[in-house]
Amino acid sequence: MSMIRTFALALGMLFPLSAVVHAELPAASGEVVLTIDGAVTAPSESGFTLDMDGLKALPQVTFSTTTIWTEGTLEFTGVPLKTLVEQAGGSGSVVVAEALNGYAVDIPIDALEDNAPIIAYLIDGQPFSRRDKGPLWVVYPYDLDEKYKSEVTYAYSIWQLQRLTVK
Ligand SMILES: Nc1nc2c(c(=O)[nH]1)N[C@H]1C(S)=C(S)[C@@H](COP(=O)(O)O)O[C@H]1N2
Ligand SMILES: [Mo]
Repeated sequence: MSMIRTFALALGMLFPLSAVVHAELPAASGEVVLTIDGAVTAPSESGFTLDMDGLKALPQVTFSTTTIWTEGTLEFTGVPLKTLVEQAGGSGSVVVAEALNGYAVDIPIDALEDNAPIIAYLIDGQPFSRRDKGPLWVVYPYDLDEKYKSEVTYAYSIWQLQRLTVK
């Protein structure tokens, strides 16, 4: 074994990079609600799964808005899709978002903003059921800007989300 290799190994033991960088992506131990795969690197290249606790451990964003599918103003809390792609070490041009019913849509990575969309897991502070478009819903702060009131944004607003594939 070369000196350089020995040194690299020793360094790897001193600074277990994966443990540091991916600490925010805990493996699912409860019911899996979201699978992330495709061109991702963290915590493994084969993708990973998240349960609700895993999602809640990630940075969260909350906003209030109406939607064309619901009544009144609701408060949505979730993890920004952009954050999730970054945490997963995703590299590519699109995220294919897939729902429980098979509906799928390509969301361009370029179009992801820091705070929109979010993968909402709480509405008015409560988890919501499949019947109510849960447990995960990709939502935008539609009331914040006219640009979110577009057919394209509506098409990205996939409810009953179950899988994200970076391509
Ligand atoms: N899970 C899921 N989300 C979905 C869809 C769907 O079929 N299933 N349709 C999408 C599309 S193409 C649009 S334009 C909006 C609006 O759907 P609606 O016409 O049923 O209100 O929801 C989006 N989110
Ligand atoms: Mo649509």
